[in-house]
Amino acid sequence: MTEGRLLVLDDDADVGQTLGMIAEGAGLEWLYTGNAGDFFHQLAQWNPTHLAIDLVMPDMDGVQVMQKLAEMDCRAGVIITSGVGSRVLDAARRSASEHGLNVLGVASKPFSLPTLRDMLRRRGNGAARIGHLQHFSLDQFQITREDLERGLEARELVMAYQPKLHCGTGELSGFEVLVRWQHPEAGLIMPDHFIPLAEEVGLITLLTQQVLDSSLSWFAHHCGHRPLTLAVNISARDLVEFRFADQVAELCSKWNVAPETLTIELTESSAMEDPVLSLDLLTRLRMKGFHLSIDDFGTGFSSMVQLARLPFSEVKVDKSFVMNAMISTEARTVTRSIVELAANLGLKSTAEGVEDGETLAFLKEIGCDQAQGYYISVPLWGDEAVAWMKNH
Ligand code: G
Ligand code: G
Ligand code: MN
Repeated sequence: MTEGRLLVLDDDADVGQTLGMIAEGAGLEWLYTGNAGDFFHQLAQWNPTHLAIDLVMPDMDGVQVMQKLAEMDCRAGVIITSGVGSRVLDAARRSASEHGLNVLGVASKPFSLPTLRDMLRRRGNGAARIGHLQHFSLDQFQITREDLERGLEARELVMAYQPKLHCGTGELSGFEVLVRWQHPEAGLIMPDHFIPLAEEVGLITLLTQQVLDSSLSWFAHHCGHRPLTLAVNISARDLVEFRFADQVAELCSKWNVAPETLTIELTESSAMEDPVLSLDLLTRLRMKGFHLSIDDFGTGFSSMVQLARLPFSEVKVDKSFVMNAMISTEARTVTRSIVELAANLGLKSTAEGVEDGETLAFLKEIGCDQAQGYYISVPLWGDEAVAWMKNH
């Protein structure tokens, strides 16, 4: 049975032939082209589902071909092939992904048969990246301070909860709360569009209080009787409030949630904003029993310094590494190293951006503690999260 159509672009016909045979073995039809002109012609005529593109060619190189594919908004699965070193291949992969192409993987010559077969099967795997919570395009809509103030007053923030699993057992370990704003005119607004404004105009303290109050209430009602954790994101500006640690402690006691169940996530770049202040305030949070997690680890400026210096208890491996662990040797190596680094420092590790089962298995194998991502679940509304827990 035919599973798809592979269009090969390679200036070496023998290599094209080899790829074709592998594709045939995987149940795909295939067609070989030796230059970019023929390639684009067949692309339009034959409507392939898979593309194998050689990086280094005489007329138009693979990077240019992929740029053009991106401009055409091509949805076919792309496999990048080449004899160049793996770091160059990896950079080409990243460039293609950042251009929005659906990259299935990279293959260095000589090809490994199982690896290629795997990639050819992968196409349906471009899993739902967006999740089912709809995003709103804010192009036409300008949020103002007044608006945000009114929204907070009217309690328009809504919480989504994303499940986290223990890698070792596959059991539920807890939830991360991710805030959204249900705006009366603009619809559902994602945090990237209003958190920076809240920070800028001095409303973040109020916002964080509402997120904590609302999520602790939900957690107390639905998870209080189980050994689960709740993770909340805070902003560096929250730490400017001297009483922050006390306020969090008060909210925990209001909802009867033990401080040890709450993990406070702070991105490493925020932790650096005012290093001395953060050191004091983060230390106070730890002294009260809260867990502290360094979020998006690996993306900041001086990750190692902050990790050694500040009293974190958990590291969250940034999703840019985790998401690509199955298609990039480099991403896999960075993920493993961060998990090992965390373990060596006596910290827990959570991988975010787990989008397939292979990645989850890999994380278990390297001893990562927890996993979070679309493969497990997208962020869910409170009632959906309760239903999810029943079924898990
Ligand atoms: O699902 P997602 O688009 O929700 O989240 C986007 C970003 O917004 C993430 O980096 C996340 O850390 C941040 N974020 C989500 N909820 C909160 C929150 O309650 N407070 C802060 N400060 N950041 C949040
Ligand atoms: O706080 P932080 O920056 O870690 O927020 C997590 C962000 O990642 C949120 O925007 C959330 O919706 C998103 N997210 C969660 N799981 C996945 C995943 O598997 N893939 C991708 N691409 N994003 C994810
Ligand atoms: Mn987070």
